[in-house]
Formats: sequence, C-alpha cells, structure tokens
Amino acid sequence: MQSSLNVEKIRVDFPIFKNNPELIFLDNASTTQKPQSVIDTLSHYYENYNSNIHRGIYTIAEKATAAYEETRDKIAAFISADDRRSIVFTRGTTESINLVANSWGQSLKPNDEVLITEMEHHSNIIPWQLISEKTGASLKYIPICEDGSLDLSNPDQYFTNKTKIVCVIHQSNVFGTINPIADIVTLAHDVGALVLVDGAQSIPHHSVNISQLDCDFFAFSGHKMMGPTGVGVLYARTELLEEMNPFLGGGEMIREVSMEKSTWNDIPWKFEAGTPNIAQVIGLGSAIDYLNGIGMKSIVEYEKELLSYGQKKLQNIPGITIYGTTKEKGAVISFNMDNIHPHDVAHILDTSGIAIRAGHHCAQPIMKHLNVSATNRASFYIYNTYAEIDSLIDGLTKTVDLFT
Ligand code: C6P
Repeated sequence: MQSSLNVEKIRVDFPIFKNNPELIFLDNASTTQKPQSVIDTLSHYYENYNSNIHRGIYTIAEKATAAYEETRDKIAAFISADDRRSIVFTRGTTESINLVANSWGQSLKPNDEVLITEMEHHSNIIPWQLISEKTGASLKYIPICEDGSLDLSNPDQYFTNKTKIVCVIHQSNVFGTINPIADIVTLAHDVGALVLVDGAQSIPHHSVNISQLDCDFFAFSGHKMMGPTGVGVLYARTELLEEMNPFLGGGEMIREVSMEKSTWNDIPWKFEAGTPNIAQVIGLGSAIDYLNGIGMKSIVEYEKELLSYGQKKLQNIPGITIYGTTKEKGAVISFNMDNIHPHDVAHILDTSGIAIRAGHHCAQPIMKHLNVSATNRASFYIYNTYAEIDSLIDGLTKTVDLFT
C-alpha cells in the first residue's frame, strides 16, 4: 500500500530501529522513540554548554538559559498560545495536573464539584480525589457510551452551578476517542467552571490550537512526542497563574526571601522551583522542530491511514473484540482475544519482536466499564508501516492457533 509519508526516510532518523532491526514498536501511547536530532541535542548540551540556567552570568550559562527559554517560545507557537508566560515546564502530564489540583484546587470548598470522566487516565483522577478529600469538594464522573465516546446526552445533570472545574482527556489512551473539547468548554464556561484538558495523547498526533480550544489549562508530556522523558508542560491562562499559589517552593521561584515571609517570581518561573530538567527541555525544543519539519497535517493524515488499515485487518481475526469504535479516533486500537489473557498475547508477540502494551493502561475505571481486567493495545506513530501491521496480524493469528 502507498503511504502519504516517506516512512522509510523517517525511520532512518531513529537509531533504535537500526540498532534493533527486528523491533516492531507499537506502544507509542506509552512513550515514543527519539530521532537522532533529539539525542544529539541532549549530548550537545552536556558536551558543550552544560550549566545551570537563570543564575550564572557567564557565557555557557547564558547560552543554556537562552536555549531553555527558546523551547518555551517554540511550545507557545506549537500550540498557538498567545503568551509565552502561559507555558510552565514540569516533569510531565502527571505533574502538570498535580500542579493545578494542588495550587488552583486550594480554592475548592465543600459543596463545590469537580467534574471528570470515566475515561480519564489515573493521573487525571487521583490528584482530584486527593484535593477533594482535603477541601470537602465532591467528584462527579461523566459516563462512557458503548462506542467509547463520552455520554454528553444529559449535560444538565453534570454541568451545574456547583461545578468549579471540568477535567477531561483530549484523546483516550485506551479507546483512542477524541473528545469534543470545544463543546465541553462551552458547557463548562456556561456554568462558570474552568476546563483542564489532559493532552498527553493528543499533542503528539494532532494540531492543537489552544486559542481555538479556549480551555483554561492544558497538560502534556515531552516523551510521548519524541522528546526526552522528565519534561512536560502545563499551559494555563496567565490570569490564573497570577492568582495561583506556587506548587513547589525553592530556588528561582522567589523574588525576595526573608526569614519571616517570601514573595514570588513572575510567572511562569513562580512555578519552576529548583534546577529544572534543562537538557530535557532543550531536547523537547528539538522534538518540536522535528515534528514541525514533518508537519502535523501530514502526521494526522498518515496516522488515519494506519488506523483504518489496522482496524480493517484486525477485525477479521477470529475471537477478537475491539474497544472504542467512534469515528473521531486517534491511531490506538485496544482489543481482547477470546479466552487468551492480554499478558499472554503481549508475551507471544514479543517473541517476534512486536511490542504492544497489555494491562489496564492506568485507566481502571475504563476496565470496570468494559468488565475486563486488562486489554491489549497497539498504538501507532509516523515511523510505523503497513508491513508492521501485517506482522501484528500474523502474530495474533499465530497466537489464536496456539491457544486453540
Ligand atoms: N499514559 C500509557 O501507556 P506521564 O506519565 O505523566 O508522562 O503521562 C501520564 C498520562 C496522562 N494522561 C494520559 C492520557 C496518558 O496516556 C498518560 C500516560 C501511558 O497509556 C503510560 S500509563
């Protein structure tokens, strides 16, 4: 089959494939492989201008500070945020959401409601459970429909004047469902609630325009978009960041410290306490350059092709159940095979070099909804090929044969 991207050329950029010629990596929702340019950016920093940022006034420290801050500009442009002060560096999506829950969440009161969905990753559930317990607020969940979409048929039941924040996953890491964020933002803002979007799975695969989405917070991780681990982003409206208390206290987030009281640095640095993951932030800038070089439009188009090819092929395997069948869906396929535990499936595929994820995907409420303990999940990125999907199909067919 003809692909809309030159995938063979793209694969050359990823040394892991040269070093592991048998590897078929279909666990991209978990983390993604890194192009040579990102790896080189990390080494280049350590080999040439390793130093702390925002502190030293010598040449290499100024270079490191400039490179770190340049990534902030790249991210703001990448998500069409109109103010670079909206971009806070964190360790990942998990930390970004914890920052909002612990900082903005301090304003919650008994009788207030936090509205989330049954589709959330644990990192968009637990922080809200913890802060609700502390403040006396309650948690409400929007349920899931059969096809893996959110049941928004009864909005008045969920969006009320008690709702203070709505926290929603943009693209499900289990079903692949892309949620109607703009509609959810309208429903939330109409009752005076803020919206936090978990963009961990959307940002690597789609063009995200924050100004159009009109959400108040948006969280994502660098490692799922070809960047290094240990770096993530919280986008937040500047007026919210100005009002919020710091999440972590320490070096660089202060303006003045006395033994009695301290005042805070300007945003976004007020939320970046201590020495940050400098190399990783600079590496994330390089990942953004790489994605921009390919073009998010081409990425969306190619992944649609892969998804459609994969779904068509997979549904012909005897005894397979595919979860998540909405039209608006990213390149993620979760499935189970009759009478074969997902861990056995993943293990057998691994013997042929095929890496998929099997488990609850840190989304146990979805597993409960599906009445299963785990699923298999194949998730694609731009370096995957039709031939790799064929190998997955062969591997699954062999697995079925083994168990019958
Ligand atoms: N999902 C998966 O295999 P961190 O770990 O902070 O980078 O990302 C957490 C996270 C938050 N939200 C969503 C929607 C996610 O998918 C993830 C990470 C991985 O599905 C690892 S559990």
